[in-house]
Parts: sequence; C-alpha cells; structure tokens
Amino acid sequence: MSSSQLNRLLDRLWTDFSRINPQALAIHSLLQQRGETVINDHIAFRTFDDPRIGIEVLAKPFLADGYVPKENYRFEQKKLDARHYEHADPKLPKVFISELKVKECSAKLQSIVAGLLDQIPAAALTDPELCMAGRPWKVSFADYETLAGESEYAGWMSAFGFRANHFTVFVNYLQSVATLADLNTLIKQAGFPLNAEGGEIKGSPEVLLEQSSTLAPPVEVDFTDGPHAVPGCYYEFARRYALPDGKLFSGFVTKSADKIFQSTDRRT
Ligand code: OOG
Ligand code: NI
Repeated sequence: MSSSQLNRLLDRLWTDFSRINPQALAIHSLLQQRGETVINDHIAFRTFDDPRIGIEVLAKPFLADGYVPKENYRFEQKKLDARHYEHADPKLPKVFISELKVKECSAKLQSIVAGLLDQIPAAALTDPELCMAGRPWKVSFADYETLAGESEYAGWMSAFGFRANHFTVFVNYLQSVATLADLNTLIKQAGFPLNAEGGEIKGSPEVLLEQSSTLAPPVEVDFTDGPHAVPGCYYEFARRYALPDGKLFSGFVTKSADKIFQSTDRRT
C-alpha cells in the first residue's frame, strides 16, 4: 500500500470516528483555532481473538505500509491481549490493537459472540481493510446488555464493530499548551467531561507517558429491537517523555491503558 492509500485509510477512519464522536471534531477545531496543527499519537482498534478477525488480521493494511509490531500487552482482569505497531515516520500514528480472549469468558458470552461472527459476510473477511468495515452483524439490545454486563469491551464491540475506537492528540506537538493538566482544563472548560477512572491523568513522567481521555458520549445504535443510546468513541490525549537516549518513549503503559479502556463503559 502506498502512503497516499494509508493517508486515505486514516482520513476515512477519522471521518467515521468523528461522526460517532462529534466532540472530537469540536476539540480538534478548538485546537486549530489556537493555531495548532494536531498530530495523532495513536489510533486504536478492538476485536475478538477469533483467527478470522484477530489482531493480525486488523493490522494487515498497516503492515503493508511499513508498520512493524512492537510490544505486546496483557490485561488479565479484562481478558484482553493487545499489541502496538509503529511506522518509521514519527508523524504517522502508532496503532494499538486489542482483542478479547473469548474462550476465557462465560459459555453465554461465547455463544453470543459466535452468533455475531457467523453473520460476517465472506467479503468482509477477505477485505484487507476489515479494520474499518463497521459492524458486519446485527445484534439485539438484550445481547448487547448481556455482553456488556460481563465485559464492557465485548458490549462495545458488539454495538460498533470494526472502526477506530479512538484517536489520540499527541500533546508534545502542541505549541499553546504546556502540560496535559492544562489541556484537560481547556477541554473541561469547553464542556467535555473526562474519564476520571484512576484519576484524570493516567501515568506520570516516571513511566514516560501521561494520558487522559474524554468519556465516550452516547450514540444511538440500531439494535434488532430498535435504537438505543450507548457509549460510542472517545478522544484521548497523550504526552510522552524521553528515554535516556533522548528519544520519546513510544510504548504503552498497561496500568494506565487498563483505565483508558473504561472510557467506553456504560454510566447509568
Ligand atoms: C484501548 C485502551 C488503551 C491506551 O492508549 O492506553 C489505550 C481501547 O479503549 O480500546 O488506548
Ligand atoms: Ni489509546
């Protein structure tokens, strides 16, 4: 894939993401009005660990354009595995892909997920851009709630499918905001609540990464029994610190990421 194709993919992912989360567009415009050019630190995808749609499958278009796998992460309690990919061009977003280890979940969850995966059209499974195929199955609100009751991640996945779960502003590249705390203040003043799980700022200079994120605003999703509003996509903000060699740390911090995942939890 040429880099123009990659940029096209990233544009389409952003268009879809910002349609689900108009807050991100508002925050992006707010930063532009301050004279900023927004660079993305990373984008993230979710999936189930089925070999037809696992991490490696979603990563395909990125690998084809020179991304390389970097580090693996494991979230015991949430039953998730994740991996991040990087491109040699530091202005291209890192890609963070996670997957739910379905066989570690209840028999009920496994059977609902199997029912979703069985509906995926053959064409979607061979589409090199499965990562932005949207939701290739129908799901009832009752099944969504059963899934989310056991795993918020599974619930989100059943409702939204394959698309960018979030984009992330690379705070280091901002000129008009010195710290993540300052950016958080700006975002809250603009009326966008932040995920306070484990504190608004996850991480610290000591772990070389500070992160914050909005709470995914609810969006109307079509379930088989009608529309229901459920948490959609969120916007993240990341500030990185330098390693002893002077290069910015480019990995992720499991303890922080664990809380960032909760930006899409239901809040009732
Ligand atoms: C991913 C959460 C983790 C990060 O930057 O640590 C993450 C997700 O919500 O799918 O993005
Ligand atoms: Ni993230």
